[in-house]
Amino acid sequence: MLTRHPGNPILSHTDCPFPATTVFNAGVARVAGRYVMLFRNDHGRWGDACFDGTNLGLATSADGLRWTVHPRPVLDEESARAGLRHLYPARFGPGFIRRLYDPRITVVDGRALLCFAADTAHGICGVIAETEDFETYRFLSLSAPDNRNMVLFPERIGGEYVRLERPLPVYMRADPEAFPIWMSRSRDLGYWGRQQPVLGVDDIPYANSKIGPAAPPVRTRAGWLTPIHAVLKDETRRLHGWEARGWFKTYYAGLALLDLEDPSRVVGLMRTPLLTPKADYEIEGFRGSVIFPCGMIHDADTGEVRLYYGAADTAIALASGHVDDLIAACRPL
Ligand code: BMA
Repeated sequence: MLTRHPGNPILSHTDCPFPATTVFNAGVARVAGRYVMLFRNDHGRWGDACFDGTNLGLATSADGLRWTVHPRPVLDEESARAGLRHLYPARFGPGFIRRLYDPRITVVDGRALLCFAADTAHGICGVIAETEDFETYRFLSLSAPDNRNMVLFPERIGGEYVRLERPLPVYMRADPEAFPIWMSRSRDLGYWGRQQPVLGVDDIPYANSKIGPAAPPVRTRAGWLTPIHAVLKDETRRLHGWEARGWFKTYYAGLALLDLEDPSRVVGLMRTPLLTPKADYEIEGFRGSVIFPCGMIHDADTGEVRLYYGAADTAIALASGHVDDLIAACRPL
C-alpha cells in the first residue's frame, strides 16, 4: 500500500546543529508553499537508555524530502512551562514539564496549530498552541491528565474544532468495551467537550495493547483518512533496542476512514497494518519495531499521500502511496 522512500531515514540526529540523540515522531504541514516539520529530540548519550531532556526541533523543506534544521530547538521543557504560565498564571513551577513530545501540526482556517504531549508533575497532558513563524508559540489549552496523542482535524466541522485524543486510563483497562480513541469538540480551541468514543483495540485485529491517533486526518471524497498507531505486546518476544527495561511492543501504522460530517462514526477500516516495522531503521534503535506516524500530507493534484513517521524512536522516515488505494483498503466496519 505504501512505498518507503529510498533515502530513509529522511532526518536523524546527524542533521541537527544542536545536541540531539534520537530525532523522531514529527508533525509535518505544508504552509505558504513550503514543508514545515516539528520533531521530537531526546538528547543525551547515544546508546544510553536515559536521556538528559527533550525538546522540539524545527525543519523546513521545499520538497518534503530534503530538510534543513533550524539552528536551535523551538520549544523545550522550560519554554513550554513559560508558555503555560502565560496561559494559566498560577501554579506551574520549575520542573513542571518533564518531557514534551510527539508534535502534530494542523492548519485550520489558515492558523497553524500545534498539539503535543507533556509529561507533567500531575500526569500526561495534551497541549495546544498556535504559531505564525514556528519559532514562537502562543499556548491555547492544557488538558487535564491523563490524555495525549491529540490531533486536530484540518477544518471546523459543524462550526466546531474537532480533535481525536487518547485518554490513558481507558487503554489501560482490559475491557474490550473500552475505546482508547476518543473525540472532542471546541468552539474556541480552549474549552473542549462533547467527548465521544471512536475506535477500540478490539476493532484492530493486529493490536492487543493500545491504539491511538497518529497524524491529523486529511479530507477525501470517501471520508477523513485517519492514520492510527496500534500496539501488539508479546512478552515472550524481546525486541531490539537500547530500552533498559526490555522492549516487547511492536508499533504498527493503521488506517481508518471517518465520516465527513460526524467523524465519531468509523466508515472504513484497514484490517491489516498500513505499515509493519521491517526495514533496518525501523527494527534497530532506542526502541526497535516502532512505527509512529505524526504527519500526513495529501497532494490533491496527484493523489499522492505521504506518511511521515518515527522509526524505532530514533529517526524520521517517509512512505507514500496513492489516496485511491488507501481509500479502497478501508472496508466498512
Ligand atoms: C508512546 C510514545 C511515543 C513513542 C512510543 C514507542 O507511548 O511515547 O512517543 O514513539 O511510545 O516508544
